[in-house]
Amino acid sequence: MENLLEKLLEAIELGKVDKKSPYPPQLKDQDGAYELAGKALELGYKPNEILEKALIPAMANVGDRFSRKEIYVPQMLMSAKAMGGAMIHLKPFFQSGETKRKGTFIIGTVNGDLHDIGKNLVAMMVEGGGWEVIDLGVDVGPEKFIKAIEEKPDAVIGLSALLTTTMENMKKIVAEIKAKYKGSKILIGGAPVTLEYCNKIGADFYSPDPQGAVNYLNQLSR
Ligand code: B1M
Repeated sequence: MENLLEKLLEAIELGKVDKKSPYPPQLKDQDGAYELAGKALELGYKPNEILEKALIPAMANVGDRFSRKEIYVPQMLMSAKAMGGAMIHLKPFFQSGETKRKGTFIIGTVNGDLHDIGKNLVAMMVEGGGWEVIDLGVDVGPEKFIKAIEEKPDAVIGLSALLTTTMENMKKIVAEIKAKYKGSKILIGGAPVTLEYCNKIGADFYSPDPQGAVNYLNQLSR
């Protein structure tokens, strides 16, 4: 049975989106991430287990292979697409939270950065945790965050960054939000982000993963 998760991991790593996808040629006519994730759920795997044992390690392998120059951007993109195929099945589980909302969470990937898989996961899990989520998307600068806060002044704000270069943009966004909304709470995360960096730029909380973000928000809403 673990074999199924291994197959799913491989499908994502190789960028096999679904059965009809012609890419990669060696997996022609075989199940892709979409079918394999559906089967894993049917067999009783928990959505979190699928995420942690197949989807996330697959993307980590993709990153390592990219660093070693074994693959290039188009292959990374196919893997991201395959991950999206698997997420079609998992999304409803992460989003089925309570209907009464605990508060509003505004999230975006910071300007210059187009990575959205991790941000989307955080958004889904926070929504599943009972919060209203306003997802501003990717490449979001301070103005767009502030405009969204104007409409929801009590919202908690989440910033995601995946690049060491764009991570620096978090500093400006935090400063501009704090200058206008002193009491605002800002949570930051993303692969290169650390607690030390969070403290340095004056953000309120750092979480390495979506569950930490949910726990932080829930503790604020108490
Ligand atoms: Co890019 N990329 N990428 N990429 N990419 C990385 C990030 C990289 C580490 C790969 C590598 O070199 N090993 C590297 C960054 C190096 C660095 O700065 N340190 C890199 C690079 C260099 C680039 C380009 C510059 C490549 C190029 O063009 N030459 C380019 C930049 C484009 C841009 O943004 N301006 C680029 C492009 C892309 C694609 C478009 C092809 C694609 C993104 C597709 C998409 O997102 N829709 C892509 C991908 C897929 C990756 C890797 C392989 C996977 C990222 C991912 O989705 N991971 C990545 C390598 C890696 O991460 N190992 C890489 C899975 C995801 C679940 O994890 O996003 O970390 P992650 O989110 C986690 C946590 O970080 C946390 O929770 C999530 C779940 O655990 N988290 C938060 C995230 N946000 C949070 C917010 C929170 C709390 C927790 O609170 C608010």
